[in-house]
Amino acid sequence: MYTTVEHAAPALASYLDDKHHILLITHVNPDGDAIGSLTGLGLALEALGHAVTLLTPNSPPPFVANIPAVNRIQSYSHATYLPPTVDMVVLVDTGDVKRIARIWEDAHEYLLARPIAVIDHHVTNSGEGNVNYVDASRSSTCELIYELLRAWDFPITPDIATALLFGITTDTQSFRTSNTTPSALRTAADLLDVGADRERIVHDVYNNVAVSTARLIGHALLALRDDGPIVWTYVTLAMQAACGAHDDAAAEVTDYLSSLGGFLVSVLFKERGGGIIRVSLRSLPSVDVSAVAQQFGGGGHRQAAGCTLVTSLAEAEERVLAAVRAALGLQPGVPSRAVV
Ligand SMILES: [Mn+2]
Repeated sequence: MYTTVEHAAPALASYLDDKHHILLITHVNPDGDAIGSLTGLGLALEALGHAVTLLTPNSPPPFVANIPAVNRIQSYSHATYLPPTVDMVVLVDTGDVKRIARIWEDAHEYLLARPIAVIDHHVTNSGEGNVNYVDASRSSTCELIYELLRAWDFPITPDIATALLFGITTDTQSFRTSNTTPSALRTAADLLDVGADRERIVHDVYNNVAVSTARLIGHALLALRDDGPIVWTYVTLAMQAACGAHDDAAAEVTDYLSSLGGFLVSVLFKERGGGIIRVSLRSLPSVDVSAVAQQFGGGGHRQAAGCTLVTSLAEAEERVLAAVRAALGLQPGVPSRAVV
């Protein structure tokens, strides 16, 4: 596993050089960094003379709709034709192969028959590719891709710059999280220098909340509970249906929770179909919520992590809050439940 661009850039170049058709894939429920790195690297590889196919396990959320080349992305379905001509696979922003969800379940034989490169910044990434560039000290996969392109002396176009800046902006929650390093800020500055469309990014991230999402936030905030340093709430399928909210709208609730003052950890419990509860954890820098998520088979970053439990909402709440309390060194008392 390479953790520095000095070593990763030549290794990746030697893997990619003689490949004709490269399949780029990112994680399920892709975020800004996932889409920015998918299209940013995809456009660059195309400019370098490769054929590229861009694939996501499910549809990208609406707020990424203006990222350059997003219309080139194919959303996987069981009927999707995976091109036999693909001779290299690149996974971006994907902490482990299971995060590509149905693509892995359906097509792992297809994928394993080809060399796989992994480019990622998740601290929990164990390096499952044939060549892995994983640097958890970086803000985003987009930042890693910028470093890679620069090491290759690739001339970054304004479209690629916009895609990469989108990912850096969203993964740092607009330069607020602890991964807002000098390197992240320098990369952002360099991307502006080569023509990244900052105005469009700001518009798409901030002036783009749907009314249905606002209604969902309202429902979730009515159910909000807090106990000492922890604040949490939930989003049920019924709430989502009542508001007509997109599946990704719960992410806005997570962001809102983390903006509340006086708490170390915020947690959103999101009901999915089939008895599945998705848990999103956010924390201040002093608390590592990725360690909590890992206890439930999840992962992520120190201040932003997630896991999935197959159980009831009430049970998920009880188990995850107990783990959060333990991580905070609190007594294992049972706080008042949000779910009634
Ligand atoms: Mn990321």
